[in-house]
Amino acid sequence: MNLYFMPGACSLASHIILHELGVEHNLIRVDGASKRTADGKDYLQINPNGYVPALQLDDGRVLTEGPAILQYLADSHADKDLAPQCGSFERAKLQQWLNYTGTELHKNFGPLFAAAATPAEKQAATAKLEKRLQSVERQLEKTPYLLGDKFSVADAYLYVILRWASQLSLPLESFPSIRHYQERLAKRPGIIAAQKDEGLA
Ligand SMILES: N[C@@H](CCC(=O)N[C@@H](CS)C(=O)NCC(=O)O)C(=O)O
Repeated sequence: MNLYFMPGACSLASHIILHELGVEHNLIRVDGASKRTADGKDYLQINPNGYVPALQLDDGRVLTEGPAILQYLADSHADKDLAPQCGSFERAKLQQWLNYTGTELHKNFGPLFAAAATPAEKQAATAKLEKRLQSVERQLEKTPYLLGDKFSVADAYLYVILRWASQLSLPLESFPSIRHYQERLAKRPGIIAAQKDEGLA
């Protein structure tokens, strides 16, 4: 199984889950500018959208879109209990959080990473993120993980996004439950191992 990644990008969530599940994998780095892979391929032949993550199975089939990869990995190792059963209300809650993280958090980081974004655009994105993080804070005041008592693939995705917040000095002081969650998750062996493999602190 190959995971195509860029260090610290949203692909880190899928990478964390591969470690959490103990699945053997090859980690293949993609150069964002040239779209070439570290093993000399044209990444656009693997994911024509050019972004990471992409998961390539041993039979060559490719799955893209982080939330789909996360759920595929969890469902392929259901004994590890990283996603509620398909069709259950709890599974819909997982999808609620994956979608919220993708559309309301992840995508609002765009202007903060974009060199071409104006200070006003960055300020607007920060304000939006602070607002959207309030729902996360409210959930984590009540439960240790997004879905309750158990770590799930949604937590891996949220962890990666919160890592960006720390990196970009987005203030999390007013979110004490998020900060405690972040500290707790950072101690998980799967998270430590994935970050180490990507050369991250
Ligand atoms: N819809 C995609 C978005 C993936 C995405 O935004 N990937 C970013 C890294 S976090 C990327 O590869 N950006 C480089 C590019 O678009 O060229 C998903 O959820 O997997």
